[in-house]
This record gives sequence, C-alpha cells and structure tokens, in this order.
Amino acid sequence: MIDLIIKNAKVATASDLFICDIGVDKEKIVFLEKNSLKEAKRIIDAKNQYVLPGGVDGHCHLDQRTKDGTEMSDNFESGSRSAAFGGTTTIMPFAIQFKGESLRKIIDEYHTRANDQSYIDYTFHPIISDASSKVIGQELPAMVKDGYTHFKIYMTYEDLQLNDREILDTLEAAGREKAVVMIHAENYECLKWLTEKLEAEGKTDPVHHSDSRPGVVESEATNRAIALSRITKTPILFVHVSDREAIETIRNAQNKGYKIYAETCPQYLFLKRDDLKKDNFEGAKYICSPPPRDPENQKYVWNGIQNGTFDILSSDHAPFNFKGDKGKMINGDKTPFKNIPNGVPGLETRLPLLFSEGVLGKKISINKFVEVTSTNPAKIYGLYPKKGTISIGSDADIVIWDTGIEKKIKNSDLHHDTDYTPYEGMTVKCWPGTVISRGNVVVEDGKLLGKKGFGKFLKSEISNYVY
Ligand code: DUC
Ligand code: ZN
Ligand code: ZN
Repeated sequence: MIDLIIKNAKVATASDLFICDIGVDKEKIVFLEKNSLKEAKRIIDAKNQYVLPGGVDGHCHLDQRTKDGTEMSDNFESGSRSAAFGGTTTIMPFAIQFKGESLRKIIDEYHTRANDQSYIDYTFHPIISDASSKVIGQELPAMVKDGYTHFKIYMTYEDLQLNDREILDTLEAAGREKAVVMIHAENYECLKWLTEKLEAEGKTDPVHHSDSRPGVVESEATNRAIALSRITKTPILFVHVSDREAIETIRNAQNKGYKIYAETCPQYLFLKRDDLKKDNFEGAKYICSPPPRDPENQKYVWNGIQNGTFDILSSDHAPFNFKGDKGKMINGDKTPFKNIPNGVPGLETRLPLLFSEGVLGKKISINKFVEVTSTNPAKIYGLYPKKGTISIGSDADIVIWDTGIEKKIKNSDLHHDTDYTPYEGMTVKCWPGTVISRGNVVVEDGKLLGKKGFGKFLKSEISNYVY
C-alpha cells in the first residue's frame, strides 16, 4: 500500500490545469489518475481545491553573517518553519563571503548553520564579494562541480560590491563553468553621493533612504550589467528588480535575444515609498534595497510578471527586528537611514499575497503563479523536475490551498521570529491549508506537524538557462 493519496485535486502546473488523484509513495509522486481505486495508508480529500507544487523561494536571507553589529532575526529553523506555513517547500538562502575569505570555508560554515535545523529542503547561493584570481580561477569552478551552480554578486555596498572589471572577470568564469549569476544592480557611487548630500541637509529619516536610491540608480546599474553580460557573453539574472526603467531596460535586452533573466518581489507589488514616511520610526520597517517605489510603479511590476519579463517572484526575506539593538534600531529610534539594516521579512506572506491579488484578483493565471513562484526558480537554479512541479517521479512537495476565505495578515499569526510584518492589516483571500514536503505533512489546519531537521540540502544541476 502506498503512503498517501490526495483525492479530488485541482492540480495546476506551470502549463496545465486538471482534476485528478495524486499518489505519493516513498517521498515521490507515483501516479496522477482520475478517480483512482487504489488504496493508501492515508487519504486526504482536497475537495476540488487548488493543489499546487510547493513554492520554491529562490531568494531569502537566514542567519546570514553581518559586519555591523546587526543580527538577522530568523535562522534556518524559524525561517523554514514560516516558509512552510506560507506554502513554500524549498528555500534558497545566501552563504556570504567577505573579502579575503575562501568560498569553501564560507560554504562549510553555512552548512553548520543549516544542519538539522530546517523543516524543508534547501540549497544555498554563495555571495562572491572577493573576485581574486584564486577565488574566480580555482574556487568558483570547484564550487560549481560540487553542486553550487548559482551565486550572487553586488554592484553596491562598501563591503560587497565588485567593480566593472571584477564583474567582467567573474562573468567570464561563470560563463565558462555554466553558473547562474544573480546581480544586485544599484550604482554605488551615485547612491553614496546622494546619501552624503541628504546627510548634509540633515535628511536622515527613513524616507530619505528612498531618496538616496531613486529609480535611475537601479536602471543605470541594470543597463551597465547588461553591457558586461554582452561583452562576456554570459547570461545574468537581476534580483529584486523594482524600477520601471530597469524593467524596460531588461525587457529591451530580452527582446533582442540576450539571455537576461529577472526576479521581482512582493515588496514592489504591495509596498510603497510613502510607507517609509510612517511616524515613530515605523518607516524603518519598510527599508529595503532597492526601496519600495510609488504606486504607479507597481503597475509596471505587475505588467512585468504578466508579460514574462520576470521569470521569478521571490520573497527576499531579509529579517531584522524592528525593536531591540540588533535590528532596525541598532542605534535607537533616531538611527540615520544609512545605518538601518536593509531588508523586509516575507517568506510566509509571499505566496498568499500573490495568489490573492494576482490569481484571485485576475491579474495573472494560476499557471503563471506556479511558473514564477515554483517552476522557474527550480529550473533556473538546477532543481527541476525534482522540485517545482507536480509530475510522476518528482518530489511530493505539494500544497492544498484554501480559497473562499478572508484573512487579515497579522504578525502575531505568522511563524517567523521577526517582530513585525510590513504587510500587517492587509487582507488575503486564500492561505495554504495543507503543506506537504517529500510526502510528509509539515503543516495542516494551522498546526506544525513537520520535524526540524527533516529538510535536506539539495545539490543543484547545471541550469538549462545558461546553455
Ligand atoms: N539585497 C538583498 O538581496 N536583500 C536585502 C537587501 C539587499 O540589499
Ligand atoms: Zn540584493
Ligand atoms: Zn536579498
């Protein structure tokens, strides 16, 4: 007898929508059949609700080392727990390299942070901030061979940024090794210059974070990174794209046939610049980079999802507590914006927000939802078809969604360890009811049934996107 059958499932993949029963045995999907007469140790009736592949969150930060005295408020345990409650069954956080460090060392160190902690499966993206010839020439090829086939580089942040020449060297090596390069595109010199001007005028409140990083800071770097990608003939993937001009620049390059991929995040669909103006330092809760833009800009982000400019929608969960001296208030409630840690939490709310406003709000199809939140990140980061779809032989990572409900998002109901959500008070019309990871029920009826440490590290294959 097999382990589980989910009956009467309205299954959506990135390409299809059909009603069937799903058979699960030994962590895998073993059949998709209409009105199956087979027996199983457990039967769950999905009652014709949507049954989707578990979400794959291609970009989140957990227990990431910092250099400024701040501390992330979520680690692998709390982050993976809240991801599971939000319908995500695979996460991809970042192993950060600071200058002078070996990639091998930082990957090993990050494994010790993750080991036996996660409720769901995970892989890592290394961050390369030291593009020395040893790192690029020896460590990067070894890393790719070991199953870390995707990494991130930065065009900003004092400690992390690579200059154009270093980016060229890194892209050339990535192209040779067939690694996916994720790029944080903001022009560091421009935002530093703007920051100094704002400080000289005494403008250090949270909202001025947004003034230090106007859209052109992002679109200039985007345009330049595309040029560097063309020169080295290496595909690139822009992460957390927010600005309309940057979106147009990416779209133009894609239309010309360049292999340019892009990710956006809920903060650019649901948050806005004015949120950073909130009183009592509350604006700091919304500081992330790039910053939330104006409501008009949100239409361009939706359109970029609709027309395929964006391949992926990730959370970019970058959690810092609002209160206390390790997070947003590292220097009290007058901390100048320059010193406020960047990032917003969002692992648990990513899928309900997009499903509710996107699918139920008729902005995108259910197939597009699955594509950008599960299938494409699995494909781009070399985990497909093990992850990212409902098909025979795939891991049984499955979410049964409740729709026809109304739920107000409240931080007190979420399962991360962060003391706020920027989406407090927003109403969604769906929520994951049952969340299954490799055939094991992790969350059911609002209860955590999964086990810490069940989640395993996933080695990535070379992505088809960088052929
Ligand atoms: N970049 C990220 O990827 N996440 C949070 C903040 C940032 O600058
Ligand atoms: Zn970034
Ligand atoms: Zn990020």
